[in-house]
Amino acid sequence: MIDFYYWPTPNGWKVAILLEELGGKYNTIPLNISKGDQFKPDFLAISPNNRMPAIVDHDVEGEPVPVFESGAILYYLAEKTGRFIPADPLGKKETLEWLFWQTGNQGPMAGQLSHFVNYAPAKDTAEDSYAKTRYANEYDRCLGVLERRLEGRDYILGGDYSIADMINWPWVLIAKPLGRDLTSFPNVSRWRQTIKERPAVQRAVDLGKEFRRNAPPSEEERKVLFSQNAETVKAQIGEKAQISE
Ligand SMILES: N[C@@H](CCC(=O)N[C@@H](CS)C(=O)NCC(=O)O)C(=O)O
Repeated sequence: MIDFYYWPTPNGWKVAILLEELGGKYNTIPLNISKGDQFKPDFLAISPNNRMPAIVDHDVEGEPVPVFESGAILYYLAEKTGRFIPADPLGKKETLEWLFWQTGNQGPMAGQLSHFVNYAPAKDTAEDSYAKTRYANEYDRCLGVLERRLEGRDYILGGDYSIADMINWPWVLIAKPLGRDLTSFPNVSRWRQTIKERPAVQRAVDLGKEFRRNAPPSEEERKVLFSQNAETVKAQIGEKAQISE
């Protein structure tokens, strides 16, 4: 069995999609990031960056295997099952390129854009609008890169749906709530729709939807999520941690 540490956000959906595509045999452990579950020592032993998604694979010989970072989790599970990843070395190389691209480019830019659109105090200062514009432009630039990549290809790696699509799709799904428009990205729009129609993807996006909230975070929740710095990480050092069996 796989333990899946999850909260319903685009980063969580990436792994939920693969787990659903693989047959849905996993145990979801809700990790309430607004309440600070990500700082608990047991979770930090699995995910030292205090971020979800993360998994612990118990279907192994010996000790359970923890995996953190969405790209690493997708790669680990795809390699383990031999599914949603090409079998040849060059195909694997291309898969890694698009996994790294997502976690180094589209993901952080979309995440920061989301922060300024959804969570930054509405100050409407020059700095605020500079930041928003910067991340909006970078988000759009990433859409442009995907648009070019999907020209003449059904999916990111070509004819086959793969983990490269699963990792890139969730932040494109929510373009509109991020204030972005996909009209001038026809290849991306077509690809987004094709993947959206997959039953496994729909189940993944619905996973834990009862935890989603539309209300803005409370003061306490803002403190948990948006006051992290070197000191908060230092405070976690030395706390006792164990991977739960
Ligand atoms: N690069 C990471 C990003 C994961 C991430 O940012 N997760 C957010 C939720 S979307 C999180 O756990 N945040 C908790 C926090 O900010 O303390 C990945 O792709 O797995």
